[in-house]
Amino acid sequence: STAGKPIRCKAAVCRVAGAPLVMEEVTVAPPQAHEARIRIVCTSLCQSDVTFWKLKDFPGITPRILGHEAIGIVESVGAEVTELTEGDTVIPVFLPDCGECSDCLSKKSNLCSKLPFKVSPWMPRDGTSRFTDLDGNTIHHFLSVSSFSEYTVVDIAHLTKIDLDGDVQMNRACLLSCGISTGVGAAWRTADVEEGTTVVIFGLGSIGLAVAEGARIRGAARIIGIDMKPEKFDVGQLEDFRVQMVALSCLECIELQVINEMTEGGADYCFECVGLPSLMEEAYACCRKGWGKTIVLGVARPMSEMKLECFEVLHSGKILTGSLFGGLKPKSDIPMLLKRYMDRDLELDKFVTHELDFKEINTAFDLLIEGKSLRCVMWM
Ligand code: CXF
Ligand code: ZN
Repeated sequence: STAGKPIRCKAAVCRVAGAPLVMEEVTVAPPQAHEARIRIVCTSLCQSDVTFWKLKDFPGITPRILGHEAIGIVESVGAEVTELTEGDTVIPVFLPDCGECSDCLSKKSNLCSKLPFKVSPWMPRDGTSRFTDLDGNTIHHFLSVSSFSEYTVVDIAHLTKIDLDGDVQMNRACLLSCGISTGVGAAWRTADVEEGTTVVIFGLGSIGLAVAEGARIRGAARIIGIDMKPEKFDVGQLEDFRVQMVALSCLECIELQVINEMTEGGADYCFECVGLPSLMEEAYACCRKGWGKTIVLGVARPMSEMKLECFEVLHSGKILTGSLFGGLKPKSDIPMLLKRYMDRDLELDKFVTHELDFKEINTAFDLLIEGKSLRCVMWM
């Protein structure tokens, strides 16, 4: 057995911000207390990997192992781990769920206060790294997951055990690790979309389409999708998601009036799924006075700000909120979403546009950056 010993394996290391990842041999230390070492089976690429890969300044840092949407098998566990054992199938999540703090115990929040979420290059509990390169130099972590490696070490607060009873396919369950859960959760939990309502989604990547999927299941009457590249969809693809497309030639071109007319006075729910402050402002402007709710999902550049007119906030009665991981609690909600998928209620298949070998990870980056993929699942 490899338990208790360092493991040498392949990882795609980000050596230089924005440059192709380098496939190299790394050493993965054994898990410490409250940690598990995981053999990654599948990992997919999320836009946040690309966003942080490009960052030259903090929270950008190199060398680092990116990747946070994945599924794997527990290889070994550290001290004081009772909830997981070798061989368990687990889904890592960037958002912790300690299950003990007052926030984890409250049904109103998914923001753990025992291990508060932050974009840190270290393990969340002791602030050190489990990765070294062959010269013995430290390699940093990413979002407490670092799945672009055959093996990784993850804190148990960031791991959800799943049951593989009903023949769950790894290349589907993997999607519940970040993007699809985030979108569906935002529609179900954060917004609580009701039957017969109108939803406007800004940005039709995987997150936007997952919001649409959540809204469809809830019985939304109209789902309007706004994107600058309508050509990225096949005929029928948007129909599957029940999305009615509004194409934009530029991001500043949203005609408030058009949305206002289409929705007869504003949408019940607006979702910003891009990460642009100006688009967040537009989304807020497009939701209905009195009860409209705008949910921000997009990851904007660090320190960027949005503008709201105070008078408008006071008079409009609208709600503006952000949502991390769709407001879901990883440990209880991922199994719930998986069951909905197994019951053929929730769609996951149509999000997987590409499957590649892990070795071809840089191609996965190209596909996502060029807007050619939704989810590209890589097999280790
Ligand atoms: C994001 C959410 C905001 C911080 C970075 C990660 N989630 C997943 O992609
Ligand atoms: Zn993500």
